[in-house]
Amino acid sequence: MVDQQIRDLIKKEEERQQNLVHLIPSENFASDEVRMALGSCLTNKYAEGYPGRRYYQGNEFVDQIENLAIERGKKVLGVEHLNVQPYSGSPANSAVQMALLEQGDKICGLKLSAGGHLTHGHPKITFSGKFFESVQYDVEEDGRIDYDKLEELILAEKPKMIMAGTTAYPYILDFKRFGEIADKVGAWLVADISHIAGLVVGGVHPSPNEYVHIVTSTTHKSLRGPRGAVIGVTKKGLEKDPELAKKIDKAVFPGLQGGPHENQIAALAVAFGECDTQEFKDYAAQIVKNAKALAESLRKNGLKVFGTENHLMVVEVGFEKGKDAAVKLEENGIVVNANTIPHDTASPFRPSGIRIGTPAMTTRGWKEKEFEELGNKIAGIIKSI
Ligand code: DSN
Repeated sequence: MVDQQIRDLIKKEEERQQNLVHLIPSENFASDEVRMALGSCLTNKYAEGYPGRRYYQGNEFVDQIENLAIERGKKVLGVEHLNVQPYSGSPANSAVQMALLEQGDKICGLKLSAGGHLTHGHPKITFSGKFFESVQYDVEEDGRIDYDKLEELILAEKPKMIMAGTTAYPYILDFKRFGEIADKVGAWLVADISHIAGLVVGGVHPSPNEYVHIVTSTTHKSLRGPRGAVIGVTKKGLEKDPELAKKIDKAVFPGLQGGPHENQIAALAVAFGECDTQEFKDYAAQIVKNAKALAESLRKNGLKVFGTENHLMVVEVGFEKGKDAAVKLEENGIVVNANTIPHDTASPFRPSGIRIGTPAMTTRGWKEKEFEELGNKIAGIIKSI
């Protein structure tokens, strides 16, 4: 049966993706090879368990695929152990927390409004904020983390786990300093590199591996793979607890998840292969160059821009005008998302900024010149609201 209704809507979405300028920093365009694996017969198969230890028959080829994803991923991410089964970033972080924390333990992460993530202890309404006692750190007026203040907070609160990771932070993260601070109180340190994974793999953002125990990441942002996530265990993590890899695996399955999505895991194996090339390193470097060119162009046009040292920036557009700016930009073929600015007093539903990233259009081949011109266009539209 041909489902014309869905086909038509997919076609329209394909045209939307092709025709607009995409600047949401967490989105990207996966390769045809990645998408082929995602749409393959692997979606038909159950494979609860891990390679060589499945609860279902018929996993001869699935095991080989998952082992390839693990080996390729360990190589490009530089970790000792890798679980490739998390369905996405939120389940990955929840699995880490479930593996290492008891209900009521203290967790510390960056505030959502400062560029953190829901799963980093956002209070009251999330798993990490409901089941654990949450302490949150903030950024300064300039949008940067003050590591001395963070150290004071950690020494006073002594959390059992610290989440070092962001979704709207336009600066390099000082993982060395995070590590020194976490070690002072014996806390687990988790680097959530979801946004910057492609930059880390490409060598244009420092790797956290030497300083943290665990690395989590989604696989569909700057890494340019399928939607999904991984959990890596570092040498430092295994030194702290030789059982850490086993604990993580048990928390993913059977702790939180059932059957892994092997089509997603095959696509991830493809993406890790694509990352292990000079072409990908060049791509990662170009993402950062493009972000700098865009930020510079917006500044020349008089806008206040936070950043950038990575793939994204936050732009102040006026009190409560973030949503209006995002809508107006979309009407002009430019897709961004409304975002809070540091210490925003506006409501999160009507924040005062927008978040802009360069990974997707860099995949499309854009260079500094295109981003400079785009900056002029964006600034003109923002000024008109
Ligand atoms: N929703 C993702 C982002 O846009 O940054 C984070 O999970």
